[in-house]
Formats: sequence, C-alpha cells, structure tokens
Amino acid sequence: MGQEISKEKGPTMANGGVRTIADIKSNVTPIWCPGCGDFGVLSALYRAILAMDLDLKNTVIVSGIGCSGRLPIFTKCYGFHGVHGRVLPTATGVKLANPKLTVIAVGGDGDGLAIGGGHFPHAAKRNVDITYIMMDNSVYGLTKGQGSPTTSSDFHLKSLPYGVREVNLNPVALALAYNVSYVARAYSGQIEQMTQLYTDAIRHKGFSFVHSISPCTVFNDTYKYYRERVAGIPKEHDPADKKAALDLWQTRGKVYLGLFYRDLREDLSSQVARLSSGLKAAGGATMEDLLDEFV
Ligand SMILES: Cc1ncc(C[n+]2csc(CCOP(=O)(O)OP(=O)(O)O)c2C)c(N)n1
Ligand code: SF4
Repeated sequence: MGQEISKEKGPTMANGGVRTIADIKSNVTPIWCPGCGDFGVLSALYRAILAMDLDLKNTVIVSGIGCSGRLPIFTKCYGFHGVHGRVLPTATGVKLANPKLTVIAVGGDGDGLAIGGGHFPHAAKRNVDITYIMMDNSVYGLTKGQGSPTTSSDFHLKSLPYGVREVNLNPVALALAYNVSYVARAYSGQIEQMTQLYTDAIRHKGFSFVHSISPCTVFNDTYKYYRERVAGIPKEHDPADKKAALDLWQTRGKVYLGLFYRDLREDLSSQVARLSSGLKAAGGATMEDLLDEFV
C-alpha cells in the first residue's frame, strides 16, 4: 500500500518548493487543546502531502465547522472553511469546477454524520475524486461536549447524565453500505499508518474515505479505550471483498485499522471527460456547449 514515507524529506523538490514539513506549515499555530487527536491528523496529513510531493497551490483543503474545521488554516494549501455540515458539497463543487486540483475534505463526526449526514451517501454515489477525512472524537468538541452520532454506550459524557440512550452510528459501516469506493480507518495514536492511509486515499481515483479516530482530551478522552482495542486489519483480508469488510467492522471487542474496501470504478470527472470527447467526436453538444447558450 503506497510508497515508503520519509518523515523529513519528500521524494523530489519539484512542486511549490516543498522540501520539508516546515514548507507545508502555515504561520498560524494550532490552538487545539494539549493532546487533542487532531494534532495527529494534521501531522499525518503534512507527511502525506510531503511524501506525495503535492503542489500546494493546486491542493485545496475544505473543512466543516468544529475544532476539526480549523485544520486548513495550519497549512499553506488553499483552504475553504465552509458552513457546518456542508464540507462534501463544497469539496465536490471545487473538484468539479477544476478537476486538476487535489481536494481533501476534513471535518468532525458531528459535521459529517449529524447535520451533514445526508451528503455522505450522495458523495459516495457520485464517486467524485476527493478524499474525506472524518476526524471522529465521538463528541461535539467546539460546542463543549454534547453527544454526537458516534458516541457509544462505552463512553461517558458529562452532558449525558443518563448515559447514551441511543444506538451510535458507525462511519465505516455507513461508508460500506453507501458504496464508497475507498474505505479505511486510521487512529491518531498511530501516525505512521495514518500517513500511509492518507497517501493511499489521496492517490485513489474516486471518493476515498478515511475514518480517523481522533480523541478529544477535554470532553471525551478515549485514548485508553482505543489503545486497548485497535488492531491492524489481518493481512489476508482482500479489500475487494465487501462481505469480508462488513464482517471486520462488526468484530466485537476490536477496532480494526487499515484498508477495509476498495473499488476501482471510474470517478465522475473521468466519466464526464470521456463522454464529452465522445460527444464532440460525434458532433453532439457537450455540457459546456449547452451552458454556453446561457452566457
Ligand atoms: C448550522 C449550524 N448549526 C449548529 C452549529 C453549532 N456547532 C458548531 S460546531 C458543532 C459540532 C461540532 O462537533 P463536530 O462536528 O464533531 O466537530 P469537533 O468540534 O468535535 O471537531 C455545532 C453543533 C453551527 N455552527 N452551525
Ligand atoms: S475541545 Fe476536544 S476536540 Fe476541541 S481542541 Fe480541545 S481536545 Fe480537541
């Protein structure tokens, strides 16, 4: 999976003069709380950008609202801090407007599965070539500790004096059910693997989803919980086997990390480009021609 990652230097120095992680960092210091899992996500993303030699001026990070939503500010890539729950429509629009850009969407579990939950299946269905990093702390961090769609009965939140009375959503299970073409899970406590998965996900041509467990040290400190349960997906798992992937997420007592599922179906922009050139060759009107009539 992916190539070997160097922590210090990228493979070449071609794009945007990026040589080290310092070249990717903006001059804004992250203000997340000490130990916040979001630091791990940011660090893995820096390393993935470096390892892939991404051109910063052609890379866009779109975010939702939440502590997690601050992430783009800490990079020199282009950023779009949108409204709560709308990270996927915004990222989709950016990619369709300019398919040459590398587009990465980031946001919390509240952003992506509560207010924004309706957008996830549609992004999956369209298979737009973007990468979605869901930073899951199983709590609303920014608004100070309310339960989120992924808060499970294993967690105890001050804001829920009667405990969790609802069944939690599982982001990997949803992604598999929605037919997301790349489904993986990473954990902020394991940066090397997180970096590999981000690199692999960004390279995937289609909608890639990395469920990124990112504990909130203030309102839901789950580091101990995950330390005791995370395990690598067994080497013999075939990522083309959806049934086996579904079994993996349901394994009791274990939280598997790694690549669950990958489907190499054609992404939306590639389909449009292929169909447009076919239409042009046949003398038909492409979408651009039709739109031009209204200019
Ligand atoms: C339309 C709208 N509704 C509600 C809010 C209030 N709000 C801001 S962030 C947030 C949830 C944050 O949780 P999550 O998305 O999981 O991100 P985290 O802060 O945990 O990273 C809410 C409800 C808002 N900003 N906009
Ligand atoms: S409140 Fe939680 S999620 Fe937000 S910055 Fe602090 S530790 Fe991170």
